[in-house]
Amino acid sequence: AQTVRLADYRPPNYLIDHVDLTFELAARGTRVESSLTVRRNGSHDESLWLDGDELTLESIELDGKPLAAEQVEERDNGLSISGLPDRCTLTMVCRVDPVDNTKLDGLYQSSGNFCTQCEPEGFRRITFFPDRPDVLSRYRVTLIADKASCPVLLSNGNPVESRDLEDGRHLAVWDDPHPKPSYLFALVAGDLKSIHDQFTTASGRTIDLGIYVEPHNIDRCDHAMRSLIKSMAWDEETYGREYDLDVFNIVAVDDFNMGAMENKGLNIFNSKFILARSETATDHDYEGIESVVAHEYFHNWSGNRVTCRDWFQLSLKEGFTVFRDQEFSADMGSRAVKRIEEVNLLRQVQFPEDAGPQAHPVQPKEYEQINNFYTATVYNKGAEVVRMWHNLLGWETFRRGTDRYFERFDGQAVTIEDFIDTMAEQADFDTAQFRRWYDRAGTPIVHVKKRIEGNDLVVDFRQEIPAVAGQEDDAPFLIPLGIAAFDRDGKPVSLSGPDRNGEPQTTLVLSKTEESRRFTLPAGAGLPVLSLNRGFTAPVKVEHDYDATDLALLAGSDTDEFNRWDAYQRLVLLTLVERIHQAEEQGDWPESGLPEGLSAAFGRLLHSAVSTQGGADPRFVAECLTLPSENYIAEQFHQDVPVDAIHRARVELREQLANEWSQTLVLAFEKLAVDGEYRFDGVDVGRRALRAQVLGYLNALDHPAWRRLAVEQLEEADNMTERFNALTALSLRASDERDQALEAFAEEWKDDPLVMDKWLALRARMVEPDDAETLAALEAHPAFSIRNPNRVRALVGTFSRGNPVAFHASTGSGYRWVADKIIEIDGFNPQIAARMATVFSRWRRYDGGRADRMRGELERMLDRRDCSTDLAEIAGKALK
Ligand code: DPP
Ligand code: ZN
Repeated sequence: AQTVRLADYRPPNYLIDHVDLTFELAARGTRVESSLTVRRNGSHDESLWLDGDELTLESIELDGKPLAAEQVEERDNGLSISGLPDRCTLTMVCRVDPVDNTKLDGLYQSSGNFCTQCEPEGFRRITFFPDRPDVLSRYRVTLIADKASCPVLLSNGNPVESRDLEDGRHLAVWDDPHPKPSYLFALVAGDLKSIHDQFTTASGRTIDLGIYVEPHNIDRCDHAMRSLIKSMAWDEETYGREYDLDVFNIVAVDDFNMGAMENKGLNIFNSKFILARSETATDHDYEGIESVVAHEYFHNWSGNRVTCRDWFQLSLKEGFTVFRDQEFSADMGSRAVKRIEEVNLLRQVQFPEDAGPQAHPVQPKEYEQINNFYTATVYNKGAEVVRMWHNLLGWETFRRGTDRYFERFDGQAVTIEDFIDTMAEQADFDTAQFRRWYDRAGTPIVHVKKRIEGNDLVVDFRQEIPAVAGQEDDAPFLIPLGIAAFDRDGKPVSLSGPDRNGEPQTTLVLSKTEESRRFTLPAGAGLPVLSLNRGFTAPVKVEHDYDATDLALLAGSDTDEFNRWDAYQRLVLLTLVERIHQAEEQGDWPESGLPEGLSAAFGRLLHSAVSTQGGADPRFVAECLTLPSENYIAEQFHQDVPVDAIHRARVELREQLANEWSQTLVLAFEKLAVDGEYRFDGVDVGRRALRAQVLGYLNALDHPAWRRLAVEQLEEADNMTERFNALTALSLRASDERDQALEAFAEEWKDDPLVMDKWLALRARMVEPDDAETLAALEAHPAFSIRNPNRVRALVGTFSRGNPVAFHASTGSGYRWVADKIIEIDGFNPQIAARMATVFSRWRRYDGGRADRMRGELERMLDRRDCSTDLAEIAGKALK
C-alpha cells in the first residue's frame, strides 16, 4: 500500500465553495446528484483531483454541458479533470448501493435505515469529491425517499423545506451555513421515533434538540438528552462556547464501526452510547453515554468550527476534545475516580501501544491507512498532552489560550503547530522542548532516587527515553512531575528549598536527562517517603524503589487521592510479581501467605468505606480494591510473559484477601445496599460499584452462602447494574447456580442486543483454554453476528483482550480462532478486522512457542491475495 507522509502535504489546488447534493434514496442504486462550485486556488494549470471509491459515475457536466471525454480520466480511486476555467460548476450523477455496503463506511443501511459515516474518508464513497479536510464548503442537501418506509429525513444544518411528492415519496431540504470539510457530512433517513427538548443558549437563542432511534427504543433516550443539555451548558460556562445552529440532532444506529461521530448538527451514534434505561443499562453504560454525548457535542468547536488541515492533525481535535470531555465528566462526578479510569486506560492500552510495533507519535508522520490511527495514542496520550498544557499554564491562562485559538482559527483547517503556537504565546516555559510530546513516540521513564545529605533531602531524577523503531533520538522531555513527601507517621513534610516556599507538595518541571533537586528537611527528620507524579501530572512511567512499607503508608495517608490508589495498586503488583518470580525460580508454585501490609491496607480501605463517620467514597474504594488486570500485570514483564502464572497469582491473591476479610466483606455487602428506585447519581453509583467488588471477592470463595447472595441480587434487583454485577460475581467459579443464571439471563434478554453483548463478553471471559466447543457454540449463538461490530467487539474482542489465559493457550487454539474471525471479517469490514488484529502486535514478548504461533497467524492474515490495506498495515508492522 502507499505511504502518506506529512512532509508531502500540499494545499488543495482547487477549492469547493458550495456543494449541492440531491439524494434519491434506495437500498440499491441510490442516485446522488452533486453540484460543486469549483474555484482555482492560486495560479497553476494542474488538473482537479476528485476522490472516489466504489462509485458508478453516470454523468458529469461542466457549467451545464457534458465534459469532453479527454478532460476526464477515471482511475480506480478517483477522477482527474483537466482544462478547467478559474471558476466553474461541476455537476455529477453517481449511483451507490447502500444495502451492499458492509464496510459501514460511506452511505449504508442499519436496521433498514439509511445512515452515513464519512470520517475520515467515507465521503468519497458517496460522490466524487476532494475528500480532504482542508477543503471547506457550504452544503445544501435535498433528500428524497419513500415516505412510508422513510418518514424521517435528516442532514446537517437547519431544515429549510419539506414536502410530499406525488409518487408516495417526500422530500426534505437541509442547509448548513457553516463551511465544513466533507468528513462532517451526514444524512439519515428511515423509520425513526424521536424525543425532543430545547436549550436556551447564553445569548438567548433557543435550540431544538432531537434524539432519533428505532421505535422500540424510544423509552431509552432520556439519559442521553439530559447528558446533551448538561454538555451544552458546561461548554458555555467552562469554555465560553455557544452552539451555532437552530437544531441539534442525534441519531442512534446499531451498526457502527466507532463509538460516535460529530457530524455538524447531526451526530450519529453507536446505539451503545445513547440507549439506556435502568432495566437494561448499567451505571458504566450511563457514564459512557454521558461522556460520549459530551465528547461529540464538544467537537462542534474543537473539530468542526476549527478543524484539521490533514489527518496527521487528528489529535488536534481528538486529544483536545478528549481532555474536554474528561474534565466535563470530572465535574459531573468524582474527579479522583475519573482520573483513575483515565490512567488505567493509558497504562493498559496506550503504554503498550507506545511500546510495540504500532507505536507512533501523537502527531504521526506517516500512515498507510488513516483508519488505523484512531488510537489510544492520538486520543488519550493526546489528551494527556493537552492536560499538561493546562497544568503548566494554569486554568485561566489556558483558557485565554483556547479563547485565542477559537477566535484566530474559526472556520479554518489548521495544524497542531497552530495550537501549540497559540498556547506558547501564553507560556513562560520552554515550549520548544515541550513539542517533543507531539513528535516522539514512546513512554518516557523517570527514575527517581532519594538520599540524605546533611540536613538535605536530595532527589535525583533520570529520564530514560525508550528506543522506538525509526526514532533514535533520545533527548529529554519537559516533564511536569507532581511530588510530595511524607514522614513515617504519614505527615506531610515541607519541601522547602531554594526555589520552594515550603509547600507540602509541588510540581517540578524536569527538562534534563539527569538532574537533582535539593530540599531542606526539618531537623531530625528521617528519610521521607516520596509521593511521585501526583494526580498523574505527566504520562510517564515512574521507577522508584518503593518497598511494601512505603506503599502501605502512601495507600493510607497520601493527601492525593489518585496517588493513594496508585500506591495501593503498586503494593498489589509488588506482591503478585514477587510470587510469580518465586514460582519461576522454584519451579513450582510457592506456598505464600497473605502479606501483612497488603492485608491491613485492604481491611482499612474496606472499613473506611462502611464507617459511618467521615467514611471514604465507596466508589474510590471500589477502584482501589479492583485488582490490576492480567494484561497490566503482564506489562511488568518484558520477555516471556508468564501468562498462566499471572492468572494463578491473581486468582490466589483474590481468594486469600476474601478469606481473610470475609466477615467484613459480608458486613459491607449489607451496609452498602442501595434502597429505593434506581438513580444514576454519585452516591448510589459508588455504593453499587463497591458492592460489586465485595460480592466478587466473596464469590472468589467456593461457598454456597455467597453464591446465594449473588443469586438473590440477580433475582431481586430491578436494575441491570446490580443484576449484571451479580452474574459477573457468579461467573468467577464453576457452579450449578452459575450455569442456571447464565442460561436464564440469555433467555430473558435474547431480544435485546445491547444486553446480550454484555452476556457475550462475560461468556468470552469464561472460556477455558482449548475449549473449542464453547467458542463454536458462542459463535453460533443467535445473539452473535459477525457482521455487527458491537457483537464482534463483545465476543472476539473480549476473548482476545479479556481472557489472556485462553487466548494465549500454548497450543495456539486461541490465536487460531481469533485469526480465523479476523480473516473472515476482513472480507467485508477491513476497519474492524484491522482493529481486532492489533492484539497480535506484541508477539515478541511471549515465549518461543507462543511467539511463533502468533507470528504464524499474522503471516496467515497477511499472506492472502485479498488482504485489505487496513489489515496489511497492522499485520505488516507487527511482523517487521
Ligand atoms: N471523530 C469521532 C470521535 O472521536 C470518531 N470518528 O468522536
Ligand atoms: Zn472525537
